[in-house]
Amino acid sequence: MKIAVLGGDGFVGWPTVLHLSDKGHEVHIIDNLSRRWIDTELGVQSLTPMDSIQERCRIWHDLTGRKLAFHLIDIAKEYDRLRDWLRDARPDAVIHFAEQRAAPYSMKSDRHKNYTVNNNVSGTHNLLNALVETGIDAHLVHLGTMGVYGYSSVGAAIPEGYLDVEIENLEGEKKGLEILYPTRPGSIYHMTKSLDQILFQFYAQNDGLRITDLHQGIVWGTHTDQTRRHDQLINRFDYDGDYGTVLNRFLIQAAIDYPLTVHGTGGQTRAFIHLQDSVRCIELALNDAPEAGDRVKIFNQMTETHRVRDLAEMIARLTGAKVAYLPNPRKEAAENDLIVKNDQFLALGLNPITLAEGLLSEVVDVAKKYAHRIDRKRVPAVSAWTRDIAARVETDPEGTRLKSVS
Ligand code: NAD
Ligand code: USQ
Repeated sequence: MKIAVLGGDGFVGWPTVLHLSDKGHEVHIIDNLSRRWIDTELGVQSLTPMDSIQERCRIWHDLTGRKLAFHLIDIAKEYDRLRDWLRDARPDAVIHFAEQRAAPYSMKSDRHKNYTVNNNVSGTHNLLNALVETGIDAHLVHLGTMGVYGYSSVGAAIPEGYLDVEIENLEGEKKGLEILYPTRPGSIYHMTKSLDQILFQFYAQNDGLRITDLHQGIVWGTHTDQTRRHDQLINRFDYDGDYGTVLNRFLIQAAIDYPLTVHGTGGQTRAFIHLQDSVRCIELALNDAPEAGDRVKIFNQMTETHRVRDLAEMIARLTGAKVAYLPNPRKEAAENDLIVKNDQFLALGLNPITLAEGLLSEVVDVAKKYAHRIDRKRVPAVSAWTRDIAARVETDPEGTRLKSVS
């Protein structure tokens, strides 16, 4: 297949590009490199030393003989260039990772809220619009999030995207209806993914676009089979308070002897998936495309759920790290249960990698190797969800923990 990977320079995008290229697909990366600029804005860098995208592509070619093409396009701002590229290249599939994906970054200020909404919603809409305009019938696979469902504890399993409900008509008869599972996003970022869902529903119904939306949990790990092959193919690894995600953060914190930063009681339960499984799932979804006229196909792309404090305590036992229970900078349920259906990927043959499989120590080893690149002051998460919360939390002078000042 000829595949366009939008956001192919990112944490999940790059290993996906390599995985698909390794399988013999012709892969084109489209990225505006905004994520690298955001590192500069925040004054942080990936834990791992990343080469330029052009250099990464050159190394892969030298190693495997397979070509990767890179196209510098901002999909949110350069509609005409995106449309013309699609018209000329005519890919069979488009994988859409190209969004601002950090909840804390999206909540930092009014400017960050605007940027996240404008970038994510315009980018997704531009892509859908261009697919219709060019008429190329490519299968669109979008990376969405488990967070669109919210974290209310109703004690029922979260279905894969749709919910069967009954409503009473005017004659008092009960009628069945299938609806998108009601969204309850917990950040501006998660809200943009909820808006994406409506855009997909409209374009599938109105224009017959073939769309798969992957509601993915928190991705952990750093290497895949392909990134392990050469030092310069190494993946991005975010550890900072805005972009680092919880399990990867705990692992690097353990590696540098930094107390594990649990927000609140740590009673938040979240869904997780290893990076290697994430790229496998994307390949499985690519090969299971809906037909024109079908509803949007939604998969829950996760393999296990864990409570944040259980993860911290497990890593503390494994590594001897201390655990710090901190005031939560986010507005979120202190405790929640989470039961998630993921039957579709299991039926397609996914054999999940679990936390128990020794890959936790691989991340700790990578973190130890590059520990000299970590700025400890960038570890705390300081982006507060509301003004009230911002007034109650601040970082201490060493930047090693949040404390309550009220
Ligand atoms: P990332 O920030 O590392 O990568 C996103 C890439 O998209 C970056 O290379 C960035 O430069 C590019 N990009 C952003 N806006 C763009 C635009 N307007 N035009 C062109 N390129 C643009 O993020 P990631 O962790 O690789 O996540 C990829 C996707 O997967 C995101 O959509 C995210 O919401 C979703 N996701 C990620 C996780 C996770 O734990 N990392 C979990 C669930 C879902
Ligand atoms: N948390 C801590 N300590 C930390 C960091 C986070 O306790 O140091 C807590 C948070 O308060 C939250 C939970 O851990 O309750 C998860 O936070 P996270 O930053 O790991 O994940 P989240 O903000 O939800 O976002 C990440 C990705 C996003 C993706 C989402 C999948 O950045 O792109 O969509 O995971 S999901 O969570 O399933 O919606």
